Amino acid sequence: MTRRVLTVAGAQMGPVLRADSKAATVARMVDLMRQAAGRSCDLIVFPELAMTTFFPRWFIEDQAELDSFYEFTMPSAETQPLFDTARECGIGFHLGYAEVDGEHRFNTAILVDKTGEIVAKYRKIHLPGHAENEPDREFQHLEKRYFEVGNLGFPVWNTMGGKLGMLICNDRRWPEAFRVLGLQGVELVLIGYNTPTLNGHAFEPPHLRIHHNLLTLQAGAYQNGCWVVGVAKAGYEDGVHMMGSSAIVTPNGEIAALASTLEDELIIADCDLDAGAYIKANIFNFAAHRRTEHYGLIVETTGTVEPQGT
Ligand code: CDT
Repeated sequence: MTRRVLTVAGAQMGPVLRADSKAATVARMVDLMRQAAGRSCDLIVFPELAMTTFFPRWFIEDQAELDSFYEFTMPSAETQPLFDTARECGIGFHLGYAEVDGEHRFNTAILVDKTGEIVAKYRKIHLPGHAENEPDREFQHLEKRYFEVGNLGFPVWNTMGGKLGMLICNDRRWPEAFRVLGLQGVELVLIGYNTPTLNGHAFEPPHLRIHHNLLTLQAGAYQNGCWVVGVAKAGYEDGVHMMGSSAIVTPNGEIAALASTLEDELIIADCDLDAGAYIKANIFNFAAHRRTEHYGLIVETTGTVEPQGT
């Protein structure tokens, strides 16, 4: 049998500042893409909201400024170099960006294949934070203000020789998000994230924050027998320190590659898409072993969660 191996680069990005032009950031990303292609990668994965600072950390009243963080078309003049480089170098890419679709705004990720065609789109479903300005906070987390909950579900695409899915940042903390992909046989999950190193409203030491990040990536991978590529925006971004720890995780939940800086850095792994098949066929053989008929009962008997109906 031919081995189905995708060589994947996670392109961790150091800070992208409010003052940086999108053109300059895209040039940085093109450089990372050329480096990845030079190292024989099939696919490069960029972070959530890769081309701008993580703008939900501010309450922004000036609509023109707010709009400047979004993409109204994809590709656009500013993002076209990513598509051109993908086609020229024969490398696919995953890109997180703020999307405007008519009256609607989403926190979105797309997958572009080696010919430069958009083959998949996912819109973030678990939006953390709050919708109103909370001036007492050290920094805001206004994703609930700036984005709607994604309306495309959790699809899996047959593309690039495998079954690929996407989650965005906070989605990775929810096992059910991973499981919906797992139930569709996903083999590789791509995840961009922006996570502050410090919790803005409760004490949580940085080592625990990093632990939680890796814990969710590793558990999601093992429990669904799939590769997971988690890619951060890292370092001091406009005064807020962002966690790095970008990682590529095997279907056994082991870390195959881990970022060692808080800067632009490629982490690379050869992802054998069949490596999780024995997990899917055995310990997490859903058809043979899942007991969905009991899960509702567990929720009711704990008394901690109101039954939500069917
Ligand atoms: N971007 C994003 O979703 N960030 C959140 C920070 C929430 S603080 C726990 C995350 O889950 O990483």
